[in-house]
Amino acid sequence: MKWPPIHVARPNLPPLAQVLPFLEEIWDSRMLSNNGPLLNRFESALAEYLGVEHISMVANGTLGIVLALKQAGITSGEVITTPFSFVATAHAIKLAGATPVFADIDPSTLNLDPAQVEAAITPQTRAILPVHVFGTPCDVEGLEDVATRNGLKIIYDAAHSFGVHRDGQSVLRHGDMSVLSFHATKVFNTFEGGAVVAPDRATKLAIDQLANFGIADGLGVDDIGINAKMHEFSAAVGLAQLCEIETVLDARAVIAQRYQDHLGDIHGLRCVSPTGVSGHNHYAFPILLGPDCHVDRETLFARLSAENIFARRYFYPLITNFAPYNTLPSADPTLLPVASRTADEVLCLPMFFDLDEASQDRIIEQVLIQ
Ligand code: T4K
Repeated sequence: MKWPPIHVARPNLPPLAQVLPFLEEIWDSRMLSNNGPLLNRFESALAEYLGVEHISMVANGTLGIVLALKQAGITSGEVITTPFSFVATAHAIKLAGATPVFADIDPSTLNLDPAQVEAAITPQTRAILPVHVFGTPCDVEGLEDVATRNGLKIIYDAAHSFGVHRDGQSVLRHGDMSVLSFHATKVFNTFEGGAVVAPDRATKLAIDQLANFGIADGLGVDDIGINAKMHEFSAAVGLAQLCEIETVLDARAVIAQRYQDHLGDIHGLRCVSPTGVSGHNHYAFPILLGPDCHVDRETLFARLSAENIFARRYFYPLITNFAPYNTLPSADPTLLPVASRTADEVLCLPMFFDLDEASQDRIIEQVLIQ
């Protein structure tokens, strides 16, 4: 007998009853988009929840990164980034008009290694675009030291970092800007959506303007903007999701701890997600299956698939393997040994807030088979 499928992610949905009052407001006001009342409420509520002052809602994380780069003036030159990410990270750099330069990652965090970033700097380098992969904070001090000494901007791709804290404050408070994704598969979703966290009000307003075709004061157009507006339906979902988020985060922590308890002591297998750490969101549960492990990544991936369990090899292939990037000098795999090894060993196990114990046991059982 085939069990029902278990996917790597399953979107959180707030109870319909919690969304309906917001939808009624939309139906009453007929404001569907363009800086509507729910969007404004969602922005204020989210800024407070996340512990940041200035935030701009956008249609998705990819456009958010493009706008942040554009606002920071990074529309040419080189931007140093990680090959171990979703392809949107590099695409956003290209769409903004700059060229990605890839640097290797740190084996412990799987995030950009500041020393490798420094080694990749050239006279054309304008910025660093690190990713807090799987919600684990980057070495922000190390990266910011490199940026300061070399006069570079830092825009963080914080697509995975909803609610993540470091040293008692939001990780989103680092760098020149940070960009969140609220895609369906994320810890917090608005179906599609994202946000740019800005250091001051002027930057926030500039992002809002760029997200609305560059229109200033409802009349003039100062810059070439785009349509990256979040509509009222997404804001309604976001407001309702916010009522549930603590439950969701707590449930994810329990699931992560349970994986850790069962898989944490297996020879050659490393659980990457920190457990028992306050301020982490348990975005995913990545494991690394090293050469000494009883099972290799491809065998386990196939074994799980045969059982209707759809784990994911995030992030394999590396971005540097994809056609738009694989001819860049920095895409040479010999320059990226840690990222290359990680991409071959990584498997993200299903992780979502209502993953029940019986389903989790089925997954763990497959991993343990010798
Ligand atoms: N930077 C980073 C580091 C990112 O990871 C991402 C997005 C971005 C930037 C860009 O942010 P956005 O522009 O997306 O806001 C998914 C997502 O589409 C993407 O948002 C995400 N990263 C990436 C890591 O994963 P896929 O192609 O792997 O997703 P998909 O459709 O295969 O979904 C995964 C599983 O989730 C499926 O097996 C089924 C389940 N699922 C998915 C959806 C969409 C559901 O059960 N319901 C759903 O509605 O890219």
